[in-house]
Amino acid sequence: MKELVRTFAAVFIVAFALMYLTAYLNSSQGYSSGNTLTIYNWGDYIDPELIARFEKETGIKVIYQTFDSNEAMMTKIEQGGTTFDVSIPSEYAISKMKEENLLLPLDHSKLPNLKYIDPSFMDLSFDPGNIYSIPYFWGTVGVVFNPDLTNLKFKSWDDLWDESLRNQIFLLDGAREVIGMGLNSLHYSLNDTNEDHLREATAKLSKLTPNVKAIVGDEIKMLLANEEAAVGLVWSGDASEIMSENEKLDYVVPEEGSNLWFDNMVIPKTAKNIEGAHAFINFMLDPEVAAQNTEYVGYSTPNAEALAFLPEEIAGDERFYPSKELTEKLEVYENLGKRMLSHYNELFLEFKMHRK
Ligand code: SPD
Repeated sequence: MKELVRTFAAVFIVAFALMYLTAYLNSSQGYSSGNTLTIYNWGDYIDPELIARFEKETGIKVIYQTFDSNEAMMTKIEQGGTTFDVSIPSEYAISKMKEENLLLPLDHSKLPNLKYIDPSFMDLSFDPGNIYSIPYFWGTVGVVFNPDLTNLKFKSWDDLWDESLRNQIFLLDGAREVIGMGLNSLHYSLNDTNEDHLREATAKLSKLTPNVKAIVGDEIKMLLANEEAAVGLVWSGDASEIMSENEKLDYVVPEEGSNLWFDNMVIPKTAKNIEGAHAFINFMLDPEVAAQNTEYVGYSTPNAEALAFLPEEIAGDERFYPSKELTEKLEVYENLGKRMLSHYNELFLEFKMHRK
């Protein structure tokens, strides 16, 4: 019996020592054991290797969930019941989330790598002083096209309505992008709230339906790279990814104007691991990490130091790192307010239903 008690005591002491050692090692890095971080990001928007590296370096276990539109992401965070520690909305969504008190102010002293961000991506109107958000990726909206399947050059949005493109267009599944493209094609602002202009744009969009093969999510990249259609309305980073799969394709931003967008990292009010959220944001700002992420995802980095790690064919490609002259002609989505944003969503839904 004594023997049994002795063995049990020895096992207990060893187990306790191991637990203590693990806790000590974790706490020496500033994290408690069992630490998790819930990240809510766009699909296909991070190199998974970087998540594994962050977990290894910090001892934090990442729970990763994705969304496919700002609207879906905002609805989920607004509804509550989630514990997202980091999310990556676009500018107009950040402005709306700030207004609705859904974001936590950031502690810049915990983000020493913030110094690597190009100052032209800081202090933008949707978040003066970057109190709530830190640049992640940026880009434009434009047309990716396959010169083997169409002779059109897409200098104008109107080319999309060309009869030769019957059933030849994939559209990205975004209300602001599609309604905005309709408005831009009529030389209206993509932030227009005039009801007559919006009706004119949706009437014009309904005439595009014979050319639209499908409205799709991230699979748009695979479909276009596989030449399932001649043309796609896409975000620039997706175009870059498609073109790395199929070099025949090209990307252009039509002359009437288009969207310049910014996706920034934020800490939602739902956060449970604020310390870990800052650690993750700072990790993503590291120039080598940002460069690896840029190469993997295909989007344009706002990290000035990361550009030095990228090959010239990426960092010097004017289609994805457009000149200041071009970006100044583009428009950033504004927060049009809850009612108008819902109206854009309804108009987009009507357009989608009309197609079926
Ligand atoms: N597959 C990732 C897509 C992320 C694109 N964000 C662009 C938002 C523009 N408003």
